[in-house]
Amino acid sequence: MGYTLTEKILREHLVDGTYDPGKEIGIRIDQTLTQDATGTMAYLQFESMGLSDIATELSVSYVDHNTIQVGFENADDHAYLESIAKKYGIYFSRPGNGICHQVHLERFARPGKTLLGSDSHTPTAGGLGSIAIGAGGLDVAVAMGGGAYYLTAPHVIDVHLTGELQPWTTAKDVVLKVLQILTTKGNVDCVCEYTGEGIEKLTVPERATITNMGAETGVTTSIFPSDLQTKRFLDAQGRGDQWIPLAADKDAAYDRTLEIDLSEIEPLAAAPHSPGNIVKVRDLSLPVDQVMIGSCTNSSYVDLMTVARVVNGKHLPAGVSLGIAPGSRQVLNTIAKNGALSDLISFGARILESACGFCIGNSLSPRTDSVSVRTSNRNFKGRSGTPNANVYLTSPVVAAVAALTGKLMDPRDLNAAFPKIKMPDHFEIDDSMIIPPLEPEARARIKISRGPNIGEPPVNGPLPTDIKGLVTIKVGDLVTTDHIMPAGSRLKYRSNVPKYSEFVFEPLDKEFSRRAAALRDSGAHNLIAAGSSYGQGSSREHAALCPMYLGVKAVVAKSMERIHAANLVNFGIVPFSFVQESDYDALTAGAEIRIPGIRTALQQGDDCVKAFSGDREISLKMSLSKRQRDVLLAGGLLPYTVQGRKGE
Ligand code: MIC
Ligand code: SF4
Repeated sequence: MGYTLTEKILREHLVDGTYDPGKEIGIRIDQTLTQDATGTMAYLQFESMGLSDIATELSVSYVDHNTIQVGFENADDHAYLESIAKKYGIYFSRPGNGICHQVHLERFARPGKTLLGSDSHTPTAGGLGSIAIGAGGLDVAVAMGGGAYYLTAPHVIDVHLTGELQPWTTAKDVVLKVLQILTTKGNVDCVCEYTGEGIEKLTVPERATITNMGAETGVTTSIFPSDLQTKRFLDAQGRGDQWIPLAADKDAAYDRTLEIDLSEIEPLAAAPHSPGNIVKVRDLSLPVDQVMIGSCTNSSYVDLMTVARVVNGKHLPAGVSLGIAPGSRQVLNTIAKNGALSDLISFGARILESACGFCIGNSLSPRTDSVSVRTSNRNFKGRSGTPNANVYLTSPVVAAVAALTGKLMDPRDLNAAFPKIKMPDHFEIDDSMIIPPLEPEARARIKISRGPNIGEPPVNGPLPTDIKGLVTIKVGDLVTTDHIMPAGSRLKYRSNVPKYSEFVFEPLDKEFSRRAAALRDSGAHNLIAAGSSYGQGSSREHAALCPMYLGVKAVVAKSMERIHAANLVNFGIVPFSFVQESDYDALTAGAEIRIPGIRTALQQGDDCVKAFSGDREISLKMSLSKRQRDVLLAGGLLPYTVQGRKGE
């Protein structure tokens, strides 16, 4: 039996374990990327490992999330990151150069390589045949130091595309279709591999839109083969020599197959408040207050050119605002030079810098009760910065038509000609905003810049013998990392854990942090009870690190998302699931809870433990590898790595 493309690349990089879907394996990481909001902590952790150099083929540090710079905090972070990059031989993509995923696709991603990024949309690079995985910053720090990255050998889903996209439908609608089929739940430890003759006409930026937003299904990553489209893109980026052909074997066996006929796809939208809440745009007819175009999903050259063509020569209707954030300086400069930027400005667009900006709710929050149409990938309640805004996620053409007409409507009903834009044969190449690694002698002279916003990463002590404390909070289903650790206006505290910890669960329970800190200071432990798909969304390890700082020792959930569960282990918090889901009802907020003998259970390799709350006995399950048990016993990945406990 032949191999899937996923299995081929993973097997080539295997350094620990045997390849068996569902079992933990360790792989070698060729490339890493970080962004500033997760990067400062990743590099602080890298520093505390005491290594003198990175061990990857290539590591890039991007600044794209916190570029607002209200106050000194963001600028302090940027200075720290730039000095770290210079010290350790890392490429530094300066603020203004673009969103990490877009720039990495343009300038660095390579077919057949493994890429680990401290951002959940790292799978964007799967659009050109890389196994690109999002993880917590600490995992990325370990990989930068040459350590293996551990993941569950995935089940591979064949997403078989036939036919051809029709006018006014785009790659965004393809991934929205995938989300409609797979939903945002139940796809942990799977990979989506795209095959079929339908992929042949999809360009790399279109493929990257699909693999990018595949993250919302919860899969480990998504990947396209490396074919002539990949070559075309690499040639256009002046990197044709990095092309290699790569595909699954003809007789590869997949776990399951999704058949999608591209010619049948219609313009779709993710309605409030989940990327999995898919509706046909034709079924909506809504007045729109705000349109935001950009983000790592949809801000490529073709995306923005299409928007410019749709709105060219017209004016933004009263009552609607339009913001555009080009994905990279390459895209921005190209549309500046060819005049499309001027068309957008004449229409009435507010041009934002090439950064995440609005996507993470740190600028251009919409007004109360408004409808905001966005081309980004997440519309969790409140993520835009406005708790009661209604955010619809669509393709750039649907968004452009919404800006033009003030209505969320099917663009085919405009009865206009679809502006088909071709991907250029040569992109504008200018890497002058990327600082390459310094020579070793120059590195030795670099002094790390540490402004007052740069704190030490807190390190956990070993796991206690018993967990004894309270269910400090009980939450429902689909709690996202945006609920656990809000971004937006709180984002600037990412490098300052004590301060950022004041906002844990802020959108759900403003008093949580104070209660949890008081319990920690009394010597007892905090426990979080949760419903299904706990920790959906981002890779932000602060959603584990800050609870750890507040003395959380365990999370008991009906089910948990992959990156978040790994982050909990990395910070010494035990992730449990209920043996019987109905026991969720038996756990009450504020109740006492005891999990006696948790250390012994982990040491013995037990899969189940008993918890006691009031007069109830509750069975809890642990799905952990031997390595993860050791990490938990040590108090987290940092103490485990520093103590060199591997293999004990
Ligand atoms: C996001 O889209 O939520 C983010 C901000 O990019 C996060 C990373 C972070 O929280 O810094 C992600 O997706 O991993
Ligand atoms: Fe940035 Fe938004 Fe992409 Fe996250 S999803 S990396 S915030 S553009």
